[in-house]
Amino acid sequence: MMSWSRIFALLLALSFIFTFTVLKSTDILGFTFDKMKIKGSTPHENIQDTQNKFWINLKNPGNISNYKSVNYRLPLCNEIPPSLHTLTINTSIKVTFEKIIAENTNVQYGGHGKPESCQAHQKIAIVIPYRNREPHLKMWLYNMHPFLQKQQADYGIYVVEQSQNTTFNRAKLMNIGYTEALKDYDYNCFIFSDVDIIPMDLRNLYRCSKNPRHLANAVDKFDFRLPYETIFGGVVAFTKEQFLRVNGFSNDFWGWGGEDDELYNRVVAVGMKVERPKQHIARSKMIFHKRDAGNEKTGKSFHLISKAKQRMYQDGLSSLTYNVTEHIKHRLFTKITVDIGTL
Ligand code: UDH
Ligand code: MN
Repeated sequence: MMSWSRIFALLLALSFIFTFTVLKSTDILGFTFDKMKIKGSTPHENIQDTQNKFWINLKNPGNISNYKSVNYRLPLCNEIPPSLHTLTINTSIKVTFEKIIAENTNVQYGGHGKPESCQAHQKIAIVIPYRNREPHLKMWLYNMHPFLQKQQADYGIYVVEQSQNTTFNRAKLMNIGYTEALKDYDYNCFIFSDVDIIPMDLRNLYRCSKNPRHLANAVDKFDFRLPYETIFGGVVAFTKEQFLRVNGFSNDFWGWGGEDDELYNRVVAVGMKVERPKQHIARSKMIFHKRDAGNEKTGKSFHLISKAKQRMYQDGLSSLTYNVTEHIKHRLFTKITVDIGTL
């Protein structure tokens, strides 16, 4: 026969188990802590799956460093966005800023776009070197805002304009774009793009990867092929860490050419390699143009290309100087006008 004390102990144990079960199911004690955090945000998704994605983001961001503004309410976007396909790019239509704004109502001042239904993996600054190419800029924005939004990118557009009519310096403008963009937002991926190159396929993801990427490897101007194996011009993507590792571009390339080849040599010198998307999806259009006045091939810096390894830590982000003369937050982009000195 059971003693009264044993019966009492059994009842006590049963009541503990009962209370524990009830509290657990109602979240009161926070046993479902993880579930609570994301509760309500993902009604259509399997909780377990969402939870994994959520923690991958916080614990293992990979190359992506600073997540200051994680939005706890949104699940991470899929690595590959849905419905990516080839595009028909028509560069002969007339485009106005009003038209682009009307067609991209989600874009915020400064040219910032972000997916609404999910949290992007990367924060991407697109840097465009610029002077006197307004029709190309409009055409680029007209095509690229929808492109980046369909790719579910969290992005900002930085147009860096050389103020004087002196010899153009594409690479230095890129370094300035990188530096200025970081004052706005904790970007962790930088895409340096010419103003006249427009991708023709949404599968060409404008993203950063384990190595620097060359995204314009099949341009119509070059018959959709690489004119030479180590070409690194047009559009390239670097994580913040990768760009810092090579100390950015050289600031010493004035006039057309060479700065992209020098950057390629920096990448190789620090032991990284260049990745490229497959050519059939990397097809891009370059809007037809002649060589601009003020961007002639001077050839004066070409001897520096092969010296990248020796020079890279003296010449680049670490030695960058410039004066901002104007900083505009346009509805479709941020424009930073700079005095960069002369050759
Ligand atoms: N850029 C400007 N303004 C200039 C010069 C250059 O905005 O005055 C920028 C622009 O983003 C441009 C980029 O720098 O896309 C690169 O310059 P580019 O387009 O002239 O370079 P690309 O390699 O040069 O396209 C090809 C010149 C074609 C001349 C053909 C002569 N045979
Ligand atoms: Mn061009």
